[in-house]
Amino acid sequence: MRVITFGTFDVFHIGHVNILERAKELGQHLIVGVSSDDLNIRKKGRPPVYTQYERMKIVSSLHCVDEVFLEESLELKGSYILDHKADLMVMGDDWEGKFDQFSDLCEVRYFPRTEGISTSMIIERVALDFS
Ligand code: C2G
Repeated sequence: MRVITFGTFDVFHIGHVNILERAKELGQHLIVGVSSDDLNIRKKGRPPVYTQYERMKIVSSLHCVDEVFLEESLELKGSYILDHKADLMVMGDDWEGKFDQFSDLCEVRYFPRTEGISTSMIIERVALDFS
């Protein structure tokens, strides 16, 4: 079973590790699409704290991750699934229902997010603690 997941993985934290480990448990090969800096600027109006090269290197250094590629557009998800021959796509439940249209290409599953942590919470806390 080949599993694919997508994310920004900026200011890498325990919620990111948890979803990647859970995704890997469902298969033998875990492929991760790391969203590009340009995609973040287009969708969120700001670049991530870490560059796409740093974020890809951090994610690819994990034991549970077998392959990493750059996700340049949300609209290319179907091609990424086919190109990487994914059998299953896993996302956190903040994306619940958003990728159901790909269920004709591969199985789609959503996992509960790790509570109490997010990249924006860390950024806010660090900003407050050091202001
Ligand atoms: N996540 C989680 N628990 C958290 C924070 C994040 O399970 N506390 C999960 C998210 O649900 C997502 C993955 O970790 O599945 C990556 O999260 P983000 O880096 O916030 O990625 P995002 O910007 O949502 O992805 O195609 C999707 C895009 O790549 C955007």
